[in-house]
Amino acid sequence: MMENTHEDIKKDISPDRLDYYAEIKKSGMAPLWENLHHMLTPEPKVKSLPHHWEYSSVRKLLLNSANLISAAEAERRVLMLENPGLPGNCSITESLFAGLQLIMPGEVAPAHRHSPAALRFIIEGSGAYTAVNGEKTYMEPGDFVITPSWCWHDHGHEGKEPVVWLDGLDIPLVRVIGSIFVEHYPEERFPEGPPPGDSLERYGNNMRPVGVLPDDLNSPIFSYPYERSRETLEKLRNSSDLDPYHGLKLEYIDPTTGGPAISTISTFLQLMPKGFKSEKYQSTESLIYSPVEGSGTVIIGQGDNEQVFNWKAQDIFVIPCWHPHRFEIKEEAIVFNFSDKIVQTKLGLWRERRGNA
Ligand code: GTQ
Repeated sequence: MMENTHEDIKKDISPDRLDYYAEIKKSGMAPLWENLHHMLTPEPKVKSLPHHWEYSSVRKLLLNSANLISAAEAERRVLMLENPGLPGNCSITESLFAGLQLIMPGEVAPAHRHSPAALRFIIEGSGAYTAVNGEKTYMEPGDFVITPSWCWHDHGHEGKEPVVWLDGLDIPLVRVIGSIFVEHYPEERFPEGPPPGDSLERYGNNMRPVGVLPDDLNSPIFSYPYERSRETLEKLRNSSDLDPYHGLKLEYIDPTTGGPAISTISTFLQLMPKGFKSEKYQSTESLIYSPVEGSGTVIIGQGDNEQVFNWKAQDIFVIPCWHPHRFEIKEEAIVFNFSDKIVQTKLGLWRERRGNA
């Protein structure tokens, strides 16, 4: 898409007007009437583009990084998934960051905390943990782990194979509103707190101690193990109709409020059976997908702009804001995805279009 800023003002503008624009520019002003129509478009236009990262090719590149830098030196050894429409922006969409993080056996990624929130979706390997405020969570492929805003966290690895996970953070969103903070813990690791699994044991059975009200906008559960989420999908598929647009799509929630697991990022696990063809759908949220099982095709955009990605488990792809898309499923698929839907919803800005409605 053409970048159009008021620096571009030129064509068919009388010399008088151009002189005037130059004069007002010195006073920090610009004419709205030259910009109005690209600022306020009938429908959303974003710079990010649909894109697909094949895990088999990015995996090799990611593993090579371990020969060049340690997790400790890097602080976080992450290859950012940068949207080709937003070069140099450290973002996968206008509002979200995504990256692939690698940790090798015996390594520690030192403790820090930041105002942006993070999610981890485990792609490969086992034996690594994330400790959030000192509570360790050992991670397995398909597990969804949260690191809410301003919680101390360090990562470590007690297993034998490389471990890779997808990081999703709301850095671009927090950056645009100016509220970025980070703090480094003076030690490598934050002191050990509750035993592994404590938060899930306390809050994972839909009970809350009487008199304890939610004191946080985030889930008190740090880890949503794949085994449990998958079991829920399996149960529901036998008793629910498939949504023609989403198949069977579940949202990860904070059990104490029913709200999203992370206050600023919506997170989902979705099942689409073999042969399922979804109907055309678009929404204002930008979506990042990480298939866990199965394979299929996503067709994004329409007409001359149509793009077709054939994806399989462990790949990543992004569907930017307001891009119509549909799925064709080859082998029964379970896909994780996350978006900025909750932020848009809270601000009264989220919209969707089902089919051509
Ligand atoms: O693991 O804390 O991908 O701070 C980017 C920034 C991961 C993390 C990222 C981070 C982290």
